[in-house]
Formats: sequence, structure tokens, C-alpha cells
Amino acid sequence: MGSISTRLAAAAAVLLLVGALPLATAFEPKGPAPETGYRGHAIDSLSVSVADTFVFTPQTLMAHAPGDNVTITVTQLGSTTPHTFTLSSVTNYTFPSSDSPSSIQAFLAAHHPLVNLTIQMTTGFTASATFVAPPLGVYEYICLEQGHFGSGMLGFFGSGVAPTGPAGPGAPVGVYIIAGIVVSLVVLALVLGFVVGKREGSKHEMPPERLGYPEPSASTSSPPLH
Ligand SMILES: [Cu+2]
Repeated sequence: MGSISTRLAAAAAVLLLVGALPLATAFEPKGPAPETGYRGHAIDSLSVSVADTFVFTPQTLMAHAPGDNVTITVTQLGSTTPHTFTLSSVTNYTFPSSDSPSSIQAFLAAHHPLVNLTIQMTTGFTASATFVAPPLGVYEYICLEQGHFGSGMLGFFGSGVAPTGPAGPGAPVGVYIIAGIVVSLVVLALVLGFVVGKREGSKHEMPPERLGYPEPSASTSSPPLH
């Protein structure tokens, strides 16, 4: 009984850690704590990288609060694929995945983007933009190169709120949250099973020496007096 409950407790502890870790990372604001700058507004420095695939890394960014001075630097790690980093100015608006390049361009002409950087296809190329964090909400960033947005090259910038990543295989944040909840439920079930098992086990517990354990008090607490 003793060794099984110890194993159960150890398994529960490990699962609890595994379950809590993704939850903690999912809600953790990205980047270091803000410095304070002009007019007392915080300065948020954010970094994004792109490569020869259709993905922004990371796929979520966050300014600590609306009104912050935000600098975004985008770095090219690839060598064959140009990109743009285009941040929409429309609060809580998500481009439909079926949007054609011409309809996206029409939308951006009507709603001037907060940031529109061109990332050349030279390894190590960087481009950066500074802007004031917009009103509270989530803003989508996309790549305007032909076919890139359609292939899932997008992400979400939260102003004062932690954004959820895009759905799909490239965006595990939502999956982490679900996995964290499932693992936490399993841990709860294990702990409940452990408690119930211990209560039932205590009715007919064997003396420790018959299980092969020495009496703990004899070996650890008081040495023999003679
Ligand atoms: Cu692109």
C-alpha cells in the first residue's frame, strides 16, 4: 500500500507540474517588463522573426497597456522568401481566411494599418516600427506577400490583453490550454483516488516490519543509549 500511494503521489505531482506549465506560459505576457519613457508611458520592445516558411514567430504579441510606446523589430532568418509585417488598426477584427489579396488591400486602404514593414529576403535583414499601443483589444498581423496569408501567415497583437494564438497546427497556445485543463482533471482524479484508497487501506493496514520496512523511529530519531 505504502509504495503504491507513494508512486501515485509522485505521478500526481509530476502531472500537476506538466499541467500547470502550459497554463502558466499561455497566460504569461510576452517580453520583459516595460521601461518608462516619454510622458511616463511604458516602452514595450517586441521582436518577431520570419524565415522561408509562412509563419511569424511568435504568433502572439502583447503591449502591456494602451498608450504604451511599442517598438516592433522584425528579423529575416531565411534567404529566399520576402515578407511583410502588416498590423491591422481595426480592434478585434480578424481577416476571413478566404480573403483574396485584392480584398485585403481594399480593406487596408480603407483602414490604414498601424505597421506595414517590408522584410527583404536577405538573412539578417531587420525592419522596425514604433507606434502608440491602440485601444484595448486584439489586432491581427498578416503577411501581404502573395499566398502567404492564405497559407496561415498571421498572428495577433494584444493591446493590454493577452491574445489567443491563431487556430491550426502552427498555433499551439489553445491546444496547451485544453491540454492543461485535461491534465489537471486527471490529477484531480488521481488525488481523489489516492485519498479514497488510503481511507479503505487504513482499515486493514499491515505492521511495517511485515512489509519489509524498518520502524522509522528506531533507525532515525533516537540512537541506542548503551
Ligand atoms: Cu510572408
